[in-house]
Amino acid sequence: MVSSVSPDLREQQHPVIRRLADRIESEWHRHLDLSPYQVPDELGYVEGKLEGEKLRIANRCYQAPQFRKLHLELARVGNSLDILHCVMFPNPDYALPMFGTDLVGGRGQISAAIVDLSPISPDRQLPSSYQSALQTLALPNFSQPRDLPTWGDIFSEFCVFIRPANAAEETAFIEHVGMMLRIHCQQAAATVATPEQRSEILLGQRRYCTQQQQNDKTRRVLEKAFGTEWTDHYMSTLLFDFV
Ligand code: BLA
Repeated sequence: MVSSVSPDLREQQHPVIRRLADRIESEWHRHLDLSPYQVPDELGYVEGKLEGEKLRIANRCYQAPQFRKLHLELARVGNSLDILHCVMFPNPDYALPMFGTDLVGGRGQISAAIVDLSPISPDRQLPSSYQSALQTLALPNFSQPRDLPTWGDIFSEFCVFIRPANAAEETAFIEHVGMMLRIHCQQAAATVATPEQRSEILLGQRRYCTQQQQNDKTRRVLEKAFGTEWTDHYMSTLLFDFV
């Protein structure tokens, strides 16, 4: 396993993943007051190969007043599997939902495209301002919806989980993510801190992360290249950490 300067993984990835990565970063830059977030040295760029193909991971993180961590990860397994993973972790002084998106594809086809704004409040409802804003979004007619796994009970009714059937659906998905992200950034900017809710917010974030850590498909890819111990460390410190 090595950890070094990141070569430009993004250039080599599936064009849909590249486009979504660029879109996410441009929405962040446009709407949020970003500052650097120090990714632990050994986790910025990592390569692993235990059995089979080489896995490369490049992480980019920022923070903003309303977000303790904005995480964008790009990963590539050999030449066959490309992954985009993004989670926005709210600062626990702000009662904000968790934004997450994951794109998994290879050999020209994206097999999984998911995006959600997931509630973390005790009543498991999104704030009403979010609900009204999200209801104004027209949901494109995706022809191949996918079923959520059981740990996916953290997701909201606005979750989109599909296999995009063609280029038009790929573009529609990217647009939809962009619009959800814009709503989230605008809502977050208008939210005032409620430090008295901090412990309740932390409980909700903890539940979200604990459920996500149960995604065996993510775990299996990482374990094959890096082993169990490294995977546990990575999933609990960078992918889905909580305090
Ligand atoms: C599915 N995630 C997957 C799949 C793989 C990964 C290989 C299966 C693809 C398929 O079924 O077509 C792998 N995802 C990864 C890896 C990383 C990653 C290795 O992010 C990171 C290094 N996953 C998330 C986030 C969400 C998410 C933020 O990281 C949602 C907001 C969801 N991924 C998610 C879901 C599935 C998935 C729901 C389908 C799981 C299933 O069908 O069991």
